[in-house]
Amino acid sequence: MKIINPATEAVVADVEFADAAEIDRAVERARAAFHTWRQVSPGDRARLLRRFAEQVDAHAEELAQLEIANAGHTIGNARWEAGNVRDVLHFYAGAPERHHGLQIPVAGGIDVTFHEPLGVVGVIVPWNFPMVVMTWGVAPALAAGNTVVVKPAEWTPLTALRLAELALEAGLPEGVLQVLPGAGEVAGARLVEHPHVAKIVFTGSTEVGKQIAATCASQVKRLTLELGGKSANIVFADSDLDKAAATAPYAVFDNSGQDCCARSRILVEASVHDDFLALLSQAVHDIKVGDPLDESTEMGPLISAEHLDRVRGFVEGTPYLQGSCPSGPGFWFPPTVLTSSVTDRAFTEEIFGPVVSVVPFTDEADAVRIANDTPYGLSGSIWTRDVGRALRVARAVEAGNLSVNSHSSVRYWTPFGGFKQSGLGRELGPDALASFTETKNVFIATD
Ligand code: TXE
Repeated sequence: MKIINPATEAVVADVEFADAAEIDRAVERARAAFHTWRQVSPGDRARLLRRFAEQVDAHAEELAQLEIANAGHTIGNARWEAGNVRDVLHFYAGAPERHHGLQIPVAGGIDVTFHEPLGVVGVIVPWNFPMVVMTWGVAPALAAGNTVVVKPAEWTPLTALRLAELALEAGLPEGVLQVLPGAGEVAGARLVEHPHVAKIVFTGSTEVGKQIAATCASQVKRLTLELGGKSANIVFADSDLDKAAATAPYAVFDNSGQDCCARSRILVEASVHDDFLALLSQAVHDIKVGDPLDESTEMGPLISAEHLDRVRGFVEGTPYLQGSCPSGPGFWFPPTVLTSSVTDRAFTEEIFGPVVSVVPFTDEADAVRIANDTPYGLSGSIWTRDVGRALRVARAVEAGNLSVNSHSSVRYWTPFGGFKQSGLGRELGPDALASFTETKNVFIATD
């Protein structure tokens, strides 16, 4: 498969895709490796994960450049992502020595719990944040004593392949972490249905997530899902309007809108709607779209020609405002603002591109009603100076990651995941570890 740089359309690599038989062999290797990896002492497992993190740190610029060439990320974002991979590995390197069971008082004996690893974990990764999302699955899985087979997205296998090499160079035993590029319906599907894969971690579309959940259900296979989103950015009249408007483009156009947390629905209190739009227009106008390698660039291209067509299909008629972008080569789409109605496709469906819809609301209850009128529930922002209202609305919005007077969703030490059809389970933070282990209870009679 030819791997294309989305900013230039140049071929950057030619990568072999695994078929179902290769997935089977990888799972058997991972199964064999599990029997030794789970016996590695907690201290040694921690040391190996730290060495892996140090390898990533030593190759951070190389990884960032690979992500730029493969996924079109801006240089600022790609460097942050390489740092996030390092930090997530360091964070979970702390787990093997700290993820203890309990001793529970009972009559007639001693009762203890163990956190047992699951076995082989399959991690299926999307193209929007290839190395970061892969690591969010891999790091806690390995720390808990599992072995991992990763299936990167068709378009973006390069950083995943490099991370597997760095893991080996760090001293992780053969078979503990394997990366097999391949087609979703072939390699991905085989990983999901393989009877010796104990758990699937999937990040991608809600549609494929539902298919995977159905297959996993037939085997009662463990599953974590991170799916789509259509998150609300709620701006109240009493907020710092300048700041809310200046940061709103970043909240949706970052990574060219290809972000499951994108705040792609802006809900503005009617009394400040027009003022907000004027401020937002200026901010969108100023966004610099272009060469991802230029440090002043704020937005790069979309991932592919197919995805560009899909995004374009959401913008019917004349948008309220469109910024500028290069004409090509590369898969470019300008930052776009729509003043849609709450029933428009652009307002209800995940676009996964640099398109944002702005609608007015009348009061707090109306804002919460509009925000929750979606099958998704991943993230959201609330802009107000009223602390009571901020907390009321944060509790009422059905989403897993909310921020007040901020658009930040991701910190590796806090839980991340969705309500409703945005997902199942939580990644990052301490919560992720529990989802990579089974709790075993053992009672020892003493009487
Ligand atoms: O995702 P897919 P696509 C959303 C976003 C985007 C849309 C489509 O709206 O426009 O999904 O993107 C693998 N069994 N998100 O088509 O197909 C596939 O190879 C097992 C949101 O790229 O879900 C890839 O590795 N695996 C999102 C991964 O699943 C299968 C991130 C995701 O691909 C498979 C990406 C199958 N049957 C897209 N079919 C987010 N939550 O951030 C595909 N795959």
